[in-house]
Amino acid sequence: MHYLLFRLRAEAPPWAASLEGMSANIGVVGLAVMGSNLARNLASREGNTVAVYNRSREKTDQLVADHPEAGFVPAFSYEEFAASLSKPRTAIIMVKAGRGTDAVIDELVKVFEPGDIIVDGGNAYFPDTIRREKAVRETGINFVGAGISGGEEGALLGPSIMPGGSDESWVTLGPILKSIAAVAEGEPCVTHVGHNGAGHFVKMVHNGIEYADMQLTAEAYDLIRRGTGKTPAEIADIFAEWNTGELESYLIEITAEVLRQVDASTGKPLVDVILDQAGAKGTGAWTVQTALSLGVPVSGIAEATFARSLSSHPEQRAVAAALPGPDTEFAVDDADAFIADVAQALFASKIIAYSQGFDEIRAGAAEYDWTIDLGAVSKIWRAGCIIRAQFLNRIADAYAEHPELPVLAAAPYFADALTRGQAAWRRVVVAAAQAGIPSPAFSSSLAYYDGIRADRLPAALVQGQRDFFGAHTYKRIDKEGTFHTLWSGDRTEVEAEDTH
Ligand code: NBP
Repeated sequence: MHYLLFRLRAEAPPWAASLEGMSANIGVVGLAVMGSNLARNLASREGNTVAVYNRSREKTDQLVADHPEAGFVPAFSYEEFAASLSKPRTAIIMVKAGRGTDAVIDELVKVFEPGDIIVDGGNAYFPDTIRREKAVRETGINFVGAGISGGEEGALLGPSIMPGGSDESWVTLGPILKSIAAVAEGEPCVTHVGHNGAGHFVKMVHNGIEYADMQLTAEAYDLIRRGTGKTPAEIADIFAEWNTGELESYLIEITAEVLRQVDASTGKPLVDVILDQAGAKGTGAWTVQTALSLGVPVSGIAEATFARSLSSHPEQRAVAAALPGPDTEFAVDDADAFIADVAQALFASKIIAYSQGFDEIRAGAAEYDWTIDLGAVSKIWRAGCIIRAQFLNRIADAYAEHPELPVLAAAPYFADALTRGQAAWRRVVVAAAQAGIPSPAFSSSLAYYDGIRADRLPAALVQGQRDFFGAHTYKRIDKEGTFHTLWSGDRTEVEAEDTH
């Protein structure tokens, strides 16, 4: 990607004359599913006039013809697009993330001026956003990476929006984004997350948490089905009931819908005819890779991502199917008690997944020098995105009470839920292990819980091993300093340089 440095033009360029009087306050570049819906959302809000541009002309013509009520200002070149926008020009890019985004930015910086705002609303990887923001800033143009959640419907009716970028751009952009965002309890689901890549970082972690939440829900279904023999339709009723309590969330709601669905061609539950190989578009993997670099244990998200990978290797699964499982059939004595336990295990594991996700955002903010209000982030996820849930209010409460909270799971509301649920959680993980039912997200969340709350961890032994084979040194609990044992000598301890 190369960006041209542009100077303020002394005179209006020739193509501006033809568009005189067609002033739009916001533009959208890229009119596929997401862009066209976002453009319609923008146009439906009072005070907005929306300029639209797409690389290939057909999509622009189609959108304008299908939606005369929107009063779109169509443009068929970047020059026309720029001329149709009032200043500071503000454009949201909604194209395929990656090279497409770079290509559009290259064109926009040629026709925009210092002070204008380019917003990338696609699913960009946050290091790309950091790079783009730095390069575009050189031109005097503002660049905002904005995570936009909620898919096609969210784009049209109200997404959760996670914008990064400069404070200057937020002044213009804030009111526009507030006008189109989803609304939760009277508050728009958008906040200025932080500078440069902060918005796309938070969107990435949102998606990671979504992976964990979906996997946990799937494990709960699997355990209930295999433990109690209930049908998908019966389990749909259980999920619908859960959706009236502390587990209330969009994901629980749609899980009931999916489980209730009957396949028209076979008459079987749809879930039984769907191939059991889960796909992924990569944001879960980004979340885990980033967490590894930051040294943050997001085990729930990682296990959810790996569970999708495991499911998608039929050749390995076919061979491994010959490996033995437990001798006994899995059947629970008291179905109602088991289902109640699974609900508790699900809630406890979910608390851990969210706690880990917020931990990653906190660590990312420290690493990249962003000031991120974690409570505000939890609030903008209450509507317009896949992980929307009442539960997010409790997270906002926890951060309102203690903004520097080191472990979300230890906040009073969550600690109380974990205290109430831990016995059931353990019973479920034990039952799953004994029955040979994979529950990677449930069990890894419990392992994290036991690890983070432990007085003493076997990490001490790991340090001893590291010192033995690599002279990596260790610290002691009873005195300051760094030490090494002369393992291949007389095994006395010496003070050493810190090489941790
Ligand atoms: P796509 O991701 O399918 O991209 C198609 C659009 O990109 C078309 O408008 C296409 O123009 C344009 N485009 C491409 Br491809 N290369 C281009 C280039 N070099 N220059 C200019 N335009 C180019 O569209 P989408 O499914 O609407 O998604 C848009 C963005 O939103 C993506 O970043 C996606 O990841 C994100 N998204 C988010 C969610 C969510 O829930 N948040 C859901 C779906 C998508 P053409 O018509 O001329 O080919």
